[in-house]
Parts: sequence; structure tokens; C-alpha cells
Amino acid sequence: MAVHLVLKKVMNNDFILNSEYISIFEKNGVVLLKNMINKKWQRILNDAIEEDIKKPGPFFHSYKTEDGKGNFHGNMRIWEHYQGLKDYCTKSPLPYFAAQLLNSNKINLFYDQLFVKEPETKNCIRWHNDQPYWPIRGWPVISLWTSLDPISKNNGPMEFISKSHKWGKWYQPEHFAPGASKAYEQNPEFEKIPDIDSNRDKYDIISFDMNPGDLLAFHALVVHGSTGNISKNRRRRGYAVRYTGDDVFYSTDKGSHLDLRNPELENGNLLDSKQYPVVWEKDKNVY
Ligand SMILES: O=C(O)CCC(=O)C(=O)O
Repeated sequence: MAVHLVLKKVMNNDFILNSEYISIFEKNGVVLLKNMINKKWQRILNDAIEEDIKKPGPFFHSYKTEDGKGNFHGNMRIWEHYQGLKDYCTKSPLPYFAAQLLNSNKINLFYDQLFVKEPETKNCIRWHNDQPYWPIRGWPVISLWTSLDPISKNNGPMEFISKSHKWGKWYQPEHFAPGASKAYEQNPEFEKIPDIDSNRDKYDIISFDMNPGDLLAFHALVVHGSTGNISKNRRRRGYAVRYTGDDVFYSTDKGSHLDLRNPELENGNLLDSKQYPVVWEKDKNVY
């Protein structure tokens, strides 16, 4: 028992986030955490992503490319089918990072999502905030996004409007690429996203150069998007894991993505379920 406690303390210290990171996340809705994912996890991600590109899991939703060049592979809920990703989402330090950033005693895995933009894939991801797409309500909700490729201006960095998570705005979901089959339900409580690209100088837009191993942590209501990968030879394999903190609950409100809904839950239920498992609890987990 004593040995276990000592081990627990050492590991906790290894993964304690600097309080400055937490303040930046709370203030701006996004923070870059440098060098957080070790090579072992990067290899696991690499293998699973290549496997998913070759043989996609059931929620595959390739986006049509804008000029026929490149390739944009999208998928989600992949952890449910690949042990390596399940381990990354549930047993890596990620849930503990989420707990610290969200100041929560319990963390549920909500889902994971892949966005692979091959070289010369000009598609942007339109400006949006995430939570209107999701059948969940409550404040402590976060994505931890990483890329297996170095990211800079030309190969599709994520962009964020700093502090927009506090605007109190929920924007009507729209598809990320033309040609998608089913439109999102309209929710009268959501509003149309403004034309940010035509007025970029009016917004505090921030983006980050990244290296493999870095993590971008962003709040579910921060407005964000990503630019196209216009490079001729650099890939951009982005992978996001979404986590929820204390008291987040299931919602059947209109507008959310059908593939993220959970038949086990009813409106107002806490999320604990097979699809959204508890992955970290204060005083119970090693990290
Ligand atoms: O990876 C991207 O290009 C977009 C990711 C995104 O919008 C998200 O993870 O919410």
C-alpha cells in the first residue's frame, strides 16, 4: 500500500500542469501544451491512424476535396474499435490533463475524432464552436488535439478566436464540406455564425506552430476552424479527444450530430455509460 502511494505521488508530479497553462486555458479558451505526448503514444497513434485510413471504422466521413486534389479523411468514435486508441484515450495522462484544466473531480471520455488533410488538400474547416454539435450540456468540456506532423502556416493549422468561449454564443451546426447527405436539424436557440473570414481584423485570431507531442487544449465553446493544407508534401494528421468534467449531462436538444447521440441515455442524465465512460476520478486513478 505504502509503495503504491509513493508511486502514485511521483506519477502525479510528473503530469501536473503548470498553473499558468490552466489560467491561459480559462482566460482564452485555448492553450498550447508543449511536449506532452511521448514517443510511445505517438507510435500508437501513428499505427492506428494509418490503419484507419486503409480500413476505416464505421463512422468514417471522408470530406470531398475542393479541387479534386489531396485527400481529407475524417472519422470519429475510433477508440471504440482500436485498442491502441482506447488506451491513449483512457490510460494515457490525457484524462488527468483534462481534469486539471477543467478543475473537475471526474472525467468522462466523450469521443475521439480524426482529421487527416493530405498535402494539397485545400479544404478549410469552417469557423464553428463545438458544443452545439454535441448532445451534451454543461461548462467543463474540452478537446485535446494533437498532430503527428509538425504544423506551421501552410499545412492546415487550427485557428481560434481568443476568449470567444465566453461570448455566450451557440452557433447553428453546419456541414464542414459540401455534398454531405443529411442537414443538421435547426435549433431556434442557436444563431448563424458571423462571416469571420471577411472581417478577420475585427477578431483576436490566434494559431500555433506545433510539433508532434504537443497538445492543443480548447474549450467546447471557443470559436475555431482550420486552414487548408496547401503544402505540396507535408501531411497534417490531426487527432482530437473530447472529455467532459463534473455535472455535464446528456441533452436531446436539436442540432447535435446523430452519430454522437447515445441510445443508453435520456435527456438530463449524467454521461456515465458505455459510450461515454468514466476515465478518471480524483483519488482513484494513478495519474
Ligand atoms: O483538425 C481540424 O482541422 C479541425 C478540428 C476541429 O475543428 C475540432 O477538433 O473541433
